[in-house]
Amino acid sequence: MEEFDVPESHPRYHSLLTRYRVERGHERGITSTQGLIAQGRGESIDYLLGERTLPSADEAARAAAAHLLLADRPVLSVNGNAAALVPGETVDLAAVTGADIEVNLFHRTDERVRAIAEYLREHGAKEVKGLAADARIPGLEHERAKVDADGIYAADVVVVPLEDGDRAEALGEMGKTEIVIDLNPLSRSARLATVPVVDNVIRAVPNIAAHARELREADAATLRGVLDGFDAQAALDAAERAIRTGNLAGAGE
Ligand code: PTJ
Repeated sequence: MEEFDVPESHPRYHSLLTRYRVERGHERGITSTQGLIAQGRGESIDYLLGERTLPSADEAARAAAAHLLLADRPVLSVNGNAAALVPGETVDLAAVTGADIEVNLFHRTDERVRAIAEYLREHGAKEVKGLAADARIPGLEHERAKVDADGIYAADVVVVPLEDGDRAEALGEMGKTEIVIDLNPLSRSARLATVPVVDNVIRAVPNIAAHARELREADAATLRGVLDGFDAQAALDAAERAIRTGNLAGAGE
């Protein structure tokens, strides 16, 4: 972020950079006002996690990468917070895993969908789905039900950062594998996920991409081995333990 001029040596550098990105996203009509509140909640949890990736979250990121590489039709769902925080990182993850990118919003307006799609294109995205919105997720009344028929609707694996529980449940009922990125291990979406990545999206997305780069030459049996070794409930428990006890050293072991 060019205009962000806090030195990297500042003890709160990453937190300030995150706030800067969300603020800028809000100014550009990308992040909703509700998104600022969501960010505040996430920040407080991240503070308790020591603002670092737990070993259990790193394992989840590796499982997420394996799922994406094994998928036939992977899609990265992007909302106003993810777009503001990790635009280039999302484009990179899509490139390394062959996933599509689709804008899907809780507080949906066509204007916001267009602003987010444009922002992602500025960061290198070639195609951004979500504008057609020619299909609906069954059983959902709100705006998040609107998806592209050849995008999330047809996907087998979906990455959903900062998700709300209702859509997580509805996507699960459609038989999709869900990778949820959420700092709150108690959130309904994290608990419903096939792979809950309890980490800040700002660290999680590049971390999943790094694992995907390392795994992309691996054969299907190796990738399935990564999935077999991952225990979603254990990852949630490790994160909750780290938050409640403040004992980060033991988290994920
Ligand atoms: O852009 P829209 O219209 O789709 O709206 C997006 C928000 C985030 C406003 C909407 O999905 C929402 O209201 O979400 P919730 O129900 O507040 O859930 C957000 C979850 O994300 C909470 O569990 C937060 O702890 C978590 N969270 C917040 N910031 C981060 C985060 N998780 C990972 N990284 C973050 N930076």
